[in-house]
Order: sequence, then structure tokens, then C-alpha cells
Amino acid sequence: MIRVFSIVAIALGVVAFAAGGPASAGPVDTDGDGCTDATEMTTMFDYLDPWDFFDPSHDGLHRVVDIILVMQEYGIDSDEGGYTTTTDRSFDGLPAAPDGRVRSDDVLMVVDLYFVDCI
Ligand SMILES: [Ca+2]
Ligand SMILES: [Ca+2]
Ligand SMILES: [Ca+2]
Repeated sequence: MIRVFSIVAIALGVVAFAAGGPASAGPVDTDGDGCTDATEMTTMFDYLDPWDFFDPSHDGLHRVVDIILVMQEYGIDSDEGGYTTTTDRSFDGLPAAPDGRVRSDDVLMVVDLYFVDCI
């Protein structure tokens, strides 16, 4: 009897796993940039690139507040107080890994993403 119960329990576990199971709660964001894999794969973003979705406000939207956040740190370098990678990128066709300087290119990148959202 215990053996049958075990087999049934294993079978139910396999079915649950195949169906996505309890471990699949919530959308997947492999690169951790705040944009889900599913959305990144249907947009210009790369679900394996943690820098391309340049969203300083971390709300999934590109609005004026994101531009303001970058402008507030304009001129700051990585060796200065107040620097954060949240507002810094380099440019490689899309926003790429931070270059340690928050300058006009960072402002232009976030402006280019105006109303390009990930929700
Ligand atoms: Ca992502
Ligand atoms: Ca990405
Ligand atoms: Ca930069």
C-alpha cells in the first residue's frame, strides 16, 4: 500500500512539474533588469542583457521621471560620491554596461526610450 501511494505521489509530482509546478510563480526575468523575458523577447531588448532596459525609476515605464533622474546625476563619475549604475550606461546600439560617467549620452539614451515600456 505504501509503495502504491509513493508511486502515485511521484506521478503527481511529475505532472505538477510538467505543468510548471509551484516553482514557476511569477514571470521570469533572467537578467534581472526589471523587464520580463517574455516582454524582452517581443521587443528590441535582450533577455540576457541586464543593461539594455535602462529604467532608472525601476517601474517598467520610461517617462519624464527617468530623464530627470539621469539629469540629476549629470557630470558624476564612478569615483565620486553619489554615483550609481542606475543612471549610467555606455552605448552599443542600445544602452550597455555602465562606463563610469554620467553624461549627455546617458540622458539621450533614456530620452530615446521615452514611452518604450515593459509592463
Ligand atoms: Ca529581463
Ligand atoms: Ca535585458
Ligand atoms: Ca555613461
